Amino acid sequence: MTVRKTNAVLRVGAFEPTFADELAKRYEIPILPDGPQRTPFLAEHASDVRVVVTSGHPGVDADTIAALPNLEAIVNNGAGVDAIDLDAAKRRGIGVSNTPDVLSDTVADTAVGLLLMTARRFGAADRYVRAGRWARDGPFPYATDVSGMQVGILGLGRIGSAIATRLLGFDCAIAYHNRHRVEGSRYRYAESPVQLARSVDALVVATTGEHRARKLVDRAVLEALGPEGYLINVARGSVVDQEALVELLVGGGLAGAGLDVFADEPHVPAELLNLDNVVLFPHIGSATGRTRTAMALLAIRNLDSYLATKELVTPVLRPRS
Ligand code: 8YV
Repeated sequence: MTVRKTNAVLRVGAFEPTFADELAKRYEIPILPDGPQRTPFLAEHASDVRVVVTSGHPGVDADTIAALPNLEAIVNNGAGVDAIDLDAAKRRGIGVSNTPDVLSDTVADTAVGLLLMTARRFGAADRYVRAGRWARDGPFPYATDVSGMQVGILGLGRIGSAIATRLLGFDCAIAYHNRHRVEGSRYRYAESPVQLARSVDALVVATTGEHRARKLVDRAVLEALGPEGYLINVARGSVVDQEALVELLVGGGLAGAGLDVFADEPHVPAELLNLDNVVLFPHIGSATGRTRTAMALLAIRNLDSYLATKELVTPVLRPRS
């Protein structure tokens, strides 16, 4: 494989290892420096840059877009593009691509794993054995069945649908809320997040992290879920009012939570670390070798395609031609 050296592409932000490796096999590109080196770097290179490649946090904000006068496209390694200022990109006619579909099954597996671990208390049971409590204190307390549970899915998109399909195998009754009712869906539609939460045993958050989804799961939704209810989040921490969530979990206002995402990653509220009814993952929704490779290769296909044809393969925003 020949490595193409170009200043027309700029890497912005931290990359997960698979993407960094796959990209380095094909491209030698500059990295946007942080701190005091950024200004001199931009003075020298900004006008060369046509495409930015990024991978979620910390993303591409309006200032970065403004600093690159000839930017035409932003290629994101990841499905969620919430760390990219889409309004700023749209105003300039800059295209944005993501990596949909290839991660849906793996993220759905993570959601089901979190639901099982939380309701059946598998993590707590494992800790119980390791701490020698089985022999000392006797049998582990009963947990809650996932089989036959009423599950609400907030955001019945590609990932939400994959979660629902898996849960049908557990004989779960599935309901959902979306901005728009999904035509022809076999699942019960709830008119609002509160109505959905009120009618289910577990609420699984699978929305995008766009600005309009911010704190969609607010205190009222969490209270509607109630002391017998479980919250699972594989979307973005910003979608849930984390302060209210912590308060309700600490005070017994929710039965438990399984969280792969947090409001200020990698920081997790200290109160959650001591709760046995909470399962905490370090944002590993899509983190399998196969899926991370598929994501990286799809992001690179977008980059290759844009440089060759000015078309993105999986655009979220189409570039103005
Ligand atoms: C990754 C994700 O953690 O696709 C997303 O939106 O949140 C995750 O799959 C992220 O893209 C890092 O590469």
